[in-house]
Amino acid sequence: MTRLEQNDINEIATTLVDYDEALIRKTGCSLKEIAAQATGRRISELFDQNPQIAVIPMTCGQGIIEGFVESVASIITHLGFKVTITESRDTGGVAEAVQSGAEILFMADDDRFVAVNLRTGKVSDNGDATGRGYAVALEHMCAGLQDKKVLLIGAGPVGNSAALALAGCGAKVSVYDLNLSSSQRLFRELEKQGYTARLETDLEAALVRHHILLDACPAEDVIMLRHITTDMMIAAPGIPLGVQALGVEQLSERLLHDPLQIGVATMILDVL
Ligand code: 2YC
Repeated sequence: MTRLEQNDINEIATTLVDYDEALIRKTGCSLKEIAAQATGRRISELFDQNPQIAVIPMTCGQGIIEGFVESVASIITHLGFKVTITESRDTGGVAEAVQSGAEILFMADDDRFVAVNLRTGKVSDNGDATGRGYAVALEHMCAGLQDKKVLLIGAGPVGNSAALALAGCGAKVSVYDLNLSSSQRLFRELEKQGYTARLETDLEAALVRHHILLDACPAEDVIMLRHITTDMMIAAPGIPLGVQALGVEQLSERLLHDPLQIGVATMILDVL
């Protein structure tokens, strides 16, 4: 699991309006609309939802990431919800949040980043939520994915969730992972759920054969300038970004990548 660094997230809070405008240019949908679709919620039903939300800094493992809880809180605020960051950390932060009447808690250690609804018991995991949110965004970027080939790179928590969501949109999903057993496991899961899938073992060949990509792997320079065609569409939740810098320029609005926004927005609507 990739661990964010401060410089991955230090601009989030101050650029959310521009981010959302760019998202609308790329997908035709706002962050809230993408998250609503990824969670099967109707925007109209969300207006009267006003739960008390708390974000709790966690010092365990490799500890606090400077700006992490602030970035999470800013995304929740951008979506129109009230949120506080607890003064205390860890267990003290959980106690403070519960005693202040918080209904929804956000917290992350080095292995899991979750949103929990104390009232309903609902839990949303960042990896699963990010995969669904990015699949919805890619579907809009491509004006629908019915019967279109999509290459899913990276069969981790985000990639597994994205692959199932993409197949659910009617896409013909090809799965590649550096670790063959991971891609085989995801391939079998797709088949078990009744989808036609394809297992890719040669990434170079797969990148030539696919023009719609969902890059959920935590590696740089996986998608190079030479792979990029004029009709290529890439949704890339993976951190660091897998597209070579020269390719990012070439793709411009045909590339979607963010470190937290789509995942956090989907998490909050998951547990509302
Ligand atoms: O500041 C804090 O509370 C830290 N305990 C937060 C640690 C988050 C570690 N996880 C990650 O960086 C990645 C993110 C991409 C989102 C999910 N895991």
